[in-house]
Amino acid sequence: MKLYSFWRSLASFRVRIALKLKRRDFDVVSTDLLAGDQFKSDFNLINPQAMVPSLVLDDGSILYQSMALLEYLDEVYPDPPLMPQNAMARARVRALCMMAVADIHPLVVPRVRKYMTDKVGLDEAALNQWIENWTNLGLAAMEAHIEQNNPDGIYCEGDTVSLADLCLIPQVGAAQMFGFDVSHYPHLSRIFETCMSHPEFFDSRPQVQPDYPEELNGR
Ligand SMILES: N[C@@H](CCC(=O)N[C@@H](CS)C(=O)NCC(=O)O)C(=O)O
Repeated sequence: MKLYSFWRSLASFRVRIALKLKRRDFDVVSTDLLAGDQFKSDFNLINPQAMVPSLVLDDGSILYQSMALLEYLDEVYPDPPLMPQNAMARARVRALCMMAVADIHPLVVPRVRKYMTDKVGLDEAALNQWIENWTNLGLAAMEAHIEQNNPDGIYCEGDTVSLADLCLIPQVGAAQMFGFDVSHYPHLSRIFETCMSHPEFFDSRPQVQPDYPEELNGR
């Protein structure tokens, strides 16, 4: 399999974790979103939305949209399962996934940031406030969800890793990279530490990707 990915891409981070948890071999094809690789004409076949991730299967089929990839991998490679058995628990997992994937992440992606600076006229400080606002609003809701539904669990839902953790961890990692204080989210901070103690999560983080910029090493 080939994963079109970018070191900083949170959606790619989710899929890297899933591929590792499912023990799949995959090659990373780096797509430099800052250099505009996603807008090259031949990339249209890989992802018509000009985004990463895309997953190219061994038979050449191409899949995109990170949630579709996560669910595909979980269905085709059921061990270890990343969705609970119980319908209520599955609904809770999906709610957490959507908070990250649909309600935080799309507001902070490069195309939106570019629009906010180039078309709306935000300066760097205002852009950071924009990112911090939507990130905090979403993380606070995820923290509240866990406090209400699963305050004593090890992971987002109970004591087993689920797709909710795969969606949460990149978002918390990004908040830290942006320099936001996540310590006021005790559940999220604890789940982040726990997940990062697993190699499948730790080795999927942006800082160890082959295309991570050398000049950022040590930061
Ligand atoms: N909903 C999509 C979002 C994908 C997405 O926005 N990816 C970002 C990187 S994390 C991207 O490729 N952005 C390109 C751009 O904004 O120009 C998914 O989950 O796969």
